Amino acid sequence: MRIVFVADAHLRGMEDENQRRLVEFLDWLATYRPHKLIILGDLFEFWTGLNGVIYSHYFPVLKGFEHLKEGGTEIIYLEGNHDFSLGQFFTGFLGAKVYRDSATLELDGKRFYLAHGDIADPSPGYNLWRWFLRSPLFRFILMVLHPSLVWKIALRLSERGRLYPERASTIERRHREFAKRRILSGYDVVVLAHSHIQGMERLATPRKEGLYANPGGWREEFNYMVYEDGQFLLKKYS
Ligand SMILES: [Mn+2]
Repeated sequence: MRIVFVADAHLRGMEDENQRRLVEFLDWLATYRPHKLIILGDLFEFWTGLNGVIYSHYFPVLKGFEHLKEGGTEIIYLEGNHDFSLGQFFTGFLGAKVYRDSATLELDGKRFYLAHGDIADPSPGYNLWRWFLRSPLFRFILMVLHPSLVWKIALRLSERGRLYPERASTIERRHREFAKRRILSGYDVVVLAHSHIQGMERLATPRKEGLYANPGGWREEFNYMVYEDGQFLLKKYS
């Protein structure tokens, strides 16, 4: 069983090296032929399925997914805080499994917990914002605004929410605490993204040991991760 994990590419279009490299990567994956491609959220800088708009600057990426699917790779999408309400398109056209919050997978007799990571330690304010982005009110707002205006606003908001290094290490610390609790509750492996920090660590809890892994950010370093023969490999695409 060969699984590829990728997250936090924050794609904005083909003018960015970031997206050109990802499209190349997807082409290469079609020859590498993983059983599953697991996207751990924030692949796109902004995508909501609520208004049915598919931005044309993402077409090359979608072509790549389609190609992979035709080659027999199953696509699993854990929604992030920049890409959500994706089911209609990703399930409808790519047959992908889409999870809004988290997923539990049984692989090689081990229990995996997968999530983007923004829900690992949310504040009440963050929960409200997260709810709003999936609400009928937000859908209404999307319906009355031109998609190009929605795009501009989304980019403005994500500039404000940029991930600074100190914030990233706080997130990473919370991820490991969160992973310990999941391991204590019975999981063997916890995979989260969101901090853009690639890493892997064995975590011991009073009852059992488990593994925490993070594929890291594609945006900064073209990071990804492979799970094969019971092992995680931290990788950089070059
Ligand atoms: Mn994120």
